[in-house]
Amino acid sequence: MAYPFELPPLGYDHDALEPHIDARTMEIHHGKHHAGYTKKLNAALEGHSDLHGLSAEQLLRGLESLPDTVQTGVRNNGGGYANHALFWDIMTPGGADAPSGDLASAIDDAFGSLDDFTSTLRSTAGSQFGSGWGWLAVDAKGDLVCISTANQDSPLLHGFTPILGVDVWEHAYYLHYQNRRPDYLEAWTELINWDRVAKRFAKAQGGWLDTV
Ligand code: MN3
Repeated sequence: MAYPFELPPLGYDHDALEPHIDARTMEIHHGKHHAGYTKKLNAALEGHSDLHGLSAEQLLRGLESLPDTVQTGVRNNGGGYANHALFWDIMTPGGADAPSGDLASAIDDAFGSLDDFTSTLRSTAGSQFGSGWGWLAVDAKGDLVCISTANQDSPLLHGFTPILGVDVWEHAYYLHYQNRRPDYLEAWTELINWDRVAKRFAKAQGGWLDTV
């Protein structure tokens, strides 16, 4: 993908993730919030034809080399565009399989077990102050790390390659869970599509995901 960026399809119906995520939340989140980031990313890049061949990943990894006038727009809206594209892709209707193969081994090496990873993700994402994201990402050495970022900041800005992300902005859960972010996170981890995360992990070993 490159300019003009388009809203990626969900790949499933709005109600497919119920009861964990309600249909109305999905309609607004995908159709309004993600669509808004996509539109604003294009607006930020309009008039910068030298940047129109770059993917969102390339823009975010190279943010500091972009013109000053587009950096904030790319950071916020390019981040919002890429983060949500990953978010829809790594959820699946009907619950998740456990990871297998190299990803399962890497999770055991980094966190001790899948359960330990899940509780680390819940606490990391749960304690992000205000709006942001919790991530499973690959660092420069190829190791897995669990981190959080504020606002729409992508791990790509900091040299990490995200392979799983959970949105903890209130717009992701407030209609159904109100202030109960821990309840949302507990339900959310049951939606993880581990096959997709494993594919992203394999790609990230090359240091370059380039899917958005
Ligand atoms: Mn969101």
